[in-house]
Amino acid sequence: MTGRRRLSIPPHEEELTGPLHDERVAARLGLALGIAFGICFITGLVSHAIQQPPWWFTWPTRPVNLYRVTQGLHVITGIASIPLLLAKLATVYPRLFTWPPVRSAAHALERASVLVLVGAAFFELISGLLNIAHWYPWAFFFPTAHYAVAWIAVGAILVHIAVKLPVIRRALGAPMGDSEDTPASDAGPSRRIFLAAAGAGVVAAILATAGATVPWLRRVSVLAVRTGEGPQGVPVNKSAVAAGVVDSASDPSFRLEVAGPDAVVTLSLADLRAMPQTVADLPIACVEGWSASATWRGVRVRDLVTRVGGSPEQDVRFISLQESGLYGQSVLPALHARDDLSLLALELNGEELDLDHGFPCRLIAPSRPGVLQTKWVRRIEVIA
Ligand SMILES: Nc1nc2c(c(=O)[nH]1)N[C@H]1C(S)=C(S)[C@@H](COP(=O)(O)O)O[C@H]1N2
Ligand SMILES: [Mo]
Repeated sequence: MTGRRRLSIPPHEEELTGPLHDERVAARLGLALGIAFGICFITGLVSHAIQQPPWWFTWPTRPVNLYRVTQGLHVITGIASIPLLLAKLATVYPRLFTWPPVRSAAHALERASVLVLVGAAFFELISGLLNIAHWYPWAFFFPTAHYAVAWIAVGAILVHIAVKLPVIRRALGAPMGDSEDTPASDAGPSRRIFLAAAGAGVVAAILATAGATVPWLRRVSVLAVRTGEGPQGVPVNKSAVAAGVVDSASDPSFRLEVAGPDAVVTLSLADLRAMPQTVADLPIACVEGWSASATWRGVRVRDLVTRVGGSPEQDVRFISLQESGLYGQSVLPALHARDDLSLLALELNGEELDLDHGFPCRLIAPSRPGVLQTKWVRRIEVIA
């Protein structure tokens, strides 16, 4: 046949030849996708465990950029998976419509797993992207759904790999050259060109977004969200206006409550400023993947805990002036609470905290998700 190949609809398996539908291409794309998804899954589990820690889980305080790196990888590998998934589907999608639909039990299992896999993978990538864009066109709580479907996707990937193992081994073992089995008359891109194009798509997707976390990429990252300068050189996710705290946070009669086993003390901003101050260089690392280094100054959490009779073995809860929404509270595990670098910050980059960064005081601790760095703190409780 010369020129474009025409497929019958639905196509017969034998018609699916040529570089686009070559198993060598599909297997290499699958390998790249498997690695990207694997990193994305593990870093996602880590982020989930930090936010909803099971009893056996502890997350270290050093290096201070650890969460910044794991969550940056989570978002970058997720975004890199989008062009990879589309390229992989381009190589295999006609097979999803071949006739007869089911030929054996193994074939049925394979097809079902592929259906689940494609659905779950798209759900994860699209819901993740929309979350970064702060667009929630759904009724479910994003983290719960994104987390649950991740397990479905990984389960389906493992079934898929198990079923396809013989093909995968054969395909990855075969050289990629355009050999005699791809006639010159065959229209469409060659295997190498197709793979190179998919690779270019991945590089473009990474460059377009990674600047949110890698400072020197910032200028080329046209798709990166919230990389622009916020007040004091740090982006803002939730402003004081959006949180409804403008009046309470700027009220001169503001008092911080600190509650512990021995006492409940009430501290004015002047009282906090009169306590020993510590400077710490720590990043804000948002779950959405953006991050920024900053210099903070304020009172050690440890000193506040001691002041009310708390011990270094106790977790500490931070409660915001913000009454609406889900992020008005966080719990700082004891390991972090007793750390030298965990501060109730009063200053950011050499100035009094901007209202949008949590004035009069906010939590900042090493190696933590941004979502747990509570702003506009009004009460601190040493947890029994
Ligand atoms: N009270 C309160 N604190 C909050 C939030 C919030 O919505 N309310 N957002 C959190 C999130 S998601 C991030 S990433 C950081 C961002 O801090 P920044 O706005 O100072 O950069 O603040 C955290 N602290
Ligand atoms: Mo965040």
